[in-house]
Amino acid sequence: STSTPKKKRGALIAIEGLDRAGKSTQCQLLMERLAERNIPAHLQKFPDRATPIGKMINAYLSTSAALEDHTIHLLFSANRWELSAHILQLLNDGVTVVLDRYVYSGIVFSAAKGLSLEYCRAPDVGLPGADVVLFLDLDAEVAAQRGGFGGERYEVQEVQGRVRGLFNVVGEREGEGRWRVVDAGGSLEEVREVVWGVVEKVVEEVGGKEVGRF
Ligand code: T5A
Ligand code: NA
Repeated sequence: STSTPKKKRGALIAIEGLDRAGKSTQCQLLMERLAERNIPAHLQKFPDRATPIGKMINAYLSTSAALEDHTIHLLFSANRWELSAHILQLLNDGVTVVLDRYVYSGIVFSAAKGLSLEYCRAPDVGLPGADVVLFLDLDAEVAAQRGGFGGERYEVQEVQGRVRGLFNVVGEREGEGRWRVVDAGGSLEEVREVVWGVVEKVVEEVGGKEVGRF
């Protein structure tokens, strides 16, 4: 209703990949780089284990709670929906949002248990759409050799192998414009520079475009 000029919106950047591919490490490095460039940014990790739904998810992942496959699938999606209004608000306020996992993890980890891809993507339809997805690709055996692997429910090599194949299927559907495969087997710095090369352009280009929908 006022005549304030329309602010450039923030970009929605999703970092995806196998367990231990370096997603959280790269999200942190990306946040530092965005800060250096004075680009306002917010980091949102999924699952967000702090909400009431997130606490149920955490209990499931740490294998202390058993949940039926559809039930946990819907909880992961609900966890994204409960934060979606906040994410949209940030984007429209000009804040770039970096997502440490998003709908793509939601789809492939449940599909790896035998649920159909169509079923798995349905509850996420309508969520804010990522402008770009950086898929950190890593050989499952290399991932298994990295620190801390093996503690949680899906951290089993056989599951990770299926997950990697499914990520590729889901990525093809997204198309090369949005889905960028990044070799996560390089050094922290090498991966960081590839990620930045992609993100820098996307942050520039989203400009006047509306936030998309998944
Ligand atoms: N899930 C998630 C679903 O089933 N449905 C959903 O909808 C969602 C959102 C938990 C699980 O939930 C599932 C998927 C998961 O199985 P999480 O909380 O994201 O998901 O898992 P975390 O345990 O927090 O994170 P990851 O295991 O996925 O690890 P990251 O973030 O990929 O890796 P990171 O950065 O912690 O690094 C791992 C180790 O590798 C080293 C790091 O120092 C660290 O020790 N490392 C490197 N070493 C060598 N070279 C590099 N380039 C390195 N980069 C990192
Ligand atoms: Na992580």
